[in-house]
Amino acid sequence: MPVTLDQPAQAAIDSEVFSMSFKASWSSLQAAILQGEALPQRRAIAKAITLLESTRADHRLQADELLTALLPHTGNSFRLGISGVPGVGKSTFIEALGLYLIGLGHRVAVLTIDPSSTVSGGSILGDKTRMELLSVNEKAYIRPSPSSGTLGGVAEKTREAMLVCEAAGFDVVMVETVGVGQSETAVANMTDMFVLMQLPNAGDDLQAIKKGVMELADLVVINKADIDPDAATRARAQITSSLRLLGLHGEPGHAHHDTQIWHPQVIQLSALLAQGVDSFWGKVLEFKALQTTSGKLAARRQKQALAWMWERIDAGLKQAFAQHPAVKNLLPELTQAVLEGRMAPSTAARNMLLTHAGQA
Ligand SMILES: Nc1nc2c(ncn2[C@@H]2O[C@H](COP(=O)(O)OP(=O)(O)OP(=O)(O)O)[C@@H](O)[C@H]2O)c(=O)[nH]1
Ligand SMILES: [Mg+2]
Repeated sequence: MPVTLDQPAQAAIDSEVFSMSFKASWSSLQAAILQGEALPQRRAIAKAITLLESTRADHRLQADELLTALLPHTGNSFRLGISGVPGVGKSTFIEALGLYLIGLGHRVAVLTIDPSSTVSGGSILGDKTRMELLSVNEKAYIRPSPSSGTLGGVAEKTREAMLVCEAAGFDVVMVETVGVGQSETAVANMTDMFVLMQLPNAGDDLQAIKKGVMELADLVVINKADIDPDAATRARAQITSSLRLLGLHGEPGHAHHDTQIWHPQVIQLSALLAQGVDSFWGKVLEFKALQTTSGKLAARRQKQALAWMWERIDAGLKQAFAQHPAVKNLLPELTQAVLEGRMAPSTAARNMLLTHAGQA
């Protein structure tokens, strides 16, 4: 029987989580995540993620305890980041790929990072993240973006949610994000492979492709090839040559192509017709094999883990700084002094840092 868990049901579970004592339940939560039957496991994952997203200090302590307990069971998935402008077809593609992978015996988790929700509380991805067939498949778990917090905070929650899904045995985790703001970087920094989706006409206007984002891409996918196959082929050629100009690309057979390392490639497909999904997965496996053999996959994860730690230290320090009573007192006066040019910004900063350290 398929397990249906739409957003209202999810919300009901979330509110239930807040009415219960985490203290009494976190170890049973852990057991349900690690060994639970499909439905209890799903509920346990939802509860765990809600616990992780809670901003209450006591919840955070329990969330850390839960994460520590789950950690030995994490890391066994392939983490795939999918980015692209609104409407490029990310969700349609994730649905097609997810169903294909379930057919191969995988279990698929889908998480989203929606930068708009952190600003407005609203959501670009919103209801459209609902993937009709995937969301009712018991081999899939779909979780929308946390709807509040800074991008850094949302990224942290998503990373943690990814660990919970891995502990629950999902062996492919996809993170979808729209190509606005810094969210692509956040997603590239938490995944093993970063995929950039493009429309067939994007090749005509390379301005539309941000150079920085192109440099993050391990694979570029031209979607909607069904609408105009010739345009898709042209876009593929154009993006391939621009990758080469950026020094990122060695087309197989090209003089600078080294078969021992991965060079970003461009493929075309139709997410709507689920055409090309199998060759996409072939590329992913090729990438994974090369990165594993060379040790780059493990190195990328280690680098990401340390970067995550430092990012959180930075954020924690900044927050503690802003909440420090003496700093709060001093801030308006020094801000004004800097605005009026009476004090150098570096002097103001130094004064406040000394105040924070209790040395002023
Ligand atoms: N013809 C065609 N239409 C497609 C294809 N892939 C997606 N679409 C359509 O494009 C529209 C947007 O698709 P989504 O999958 O919602 O796009 P998205 O990138 O997830 O959009 P956001 O979540 O809003 O950023 C939908 O109407 C899809 O049916 C494709 O390969 N071919
Ligand atoms: Mg979408």
